[in-house]
Amino acid sequence: MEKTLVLLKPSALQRALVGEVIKRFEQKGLKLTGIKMMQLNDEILNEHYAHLSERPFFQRIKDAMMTTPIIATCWEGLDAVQVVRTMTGATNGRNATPGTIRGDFSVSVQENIVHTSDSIENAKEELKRFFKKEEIFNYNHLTLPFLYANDEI
Ligand code: IDP
Ligand code: MG
Repeated sequence: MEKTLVLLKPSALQRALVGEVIKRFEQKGLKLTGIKMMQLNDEILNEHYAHLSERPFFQRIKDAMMTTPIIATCWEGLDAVQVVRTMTGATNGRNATPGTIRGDFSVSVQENIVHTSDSIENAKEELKRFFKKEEIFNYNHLTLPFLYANDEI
């Protein structure tokens, strides 16, 4: 099944939203297959935000991501990338639909609580960037028959 990366940003830690965000993905039916706290540095952020390196706010978002540790998580499920992205909401919390994480908890474009992979290809790259192979776990989800129909999986 598909896997995707969710980073709980410093805004999630400072706002005491770590449990809330993890709860949402758990309750949706996604399987938590990796989780760790990390202090990010310039090197990993240059890679992670390479697509924004020419933007005027590049240094500022990197600095914001280093103000506290972050929590990196890996979630697995059918169409996990798209499911998580939908639950994330628009980049700017002020425009994000209520019911999404950013729509419910953010009023900012920068301080928007989570990073979530935006495509299957990027999810693969990003998971490699944040997790060693042995930090992603494979185990049976006992509720599987109640999460999906036989012909879906
Ligand atoms: P995403 O997080 O919704 O995928 P991206 O365009 O990949 O959005 O941008 C990565 C992060 O950079 C955003 O989550 C946000 O924290 C920050 N960011 C994006 N656009 C802006 C902006 O215009 N001003 C300030 N920060 C921004
Ligand atoms: Mg992005």
